[in-house]
Amino acid sequence: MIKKILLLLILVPNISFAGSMKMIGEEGNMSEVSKVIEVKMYDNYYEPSQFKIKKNQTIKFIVYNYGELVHEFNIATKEMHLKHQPEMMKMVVNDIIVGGKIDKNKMKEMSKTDHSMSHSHSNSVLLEPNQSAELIWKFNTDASLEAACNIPGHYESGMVAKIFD
Ligand SMILES: [Cu+2]
Repeated sequence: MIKKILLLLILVPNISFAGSMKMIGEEGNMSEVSKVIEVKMYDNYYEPSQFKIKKNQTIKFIVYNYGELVHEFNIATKEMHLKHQPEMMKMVVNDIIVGGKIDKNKMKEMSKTDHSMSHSHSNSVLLEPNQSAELIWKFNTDASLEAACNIPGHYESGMVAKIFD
């Protein structure tokens, strides 16, 4: 009985996470990429500031951080971004993100007890200045999505780009 409860406790957060992820599409395959979009991140905005993407398209994003601060490129619904922002606040409060630096060791250490701190989701990249990363995403969804940075204050100051068909 105790075993069963433990199993449920472990599984439930994962199920809800997978559920919400499917709603926004899924990690794409290189072989299905139909368009490559370069995204430049500055303090605190994206270039381009919106993305025209058709349903079922698989896009490869190449994301560069040209700012002086850490920034995130995260594909999700507005509701998911709002839910994600307290997690990012936690990373700042715990000195995992300080200005232009990500303390990867501290992030690893904290994610052992708090999964929300791991930030290794396939729908987002988190970059220090002068770093770049690729993200391949399949937009097989009707959900209304936006790319956003959830580091405290950035979303509010305009670091959000609409994704529309
Ligand atoms: Cu940002």
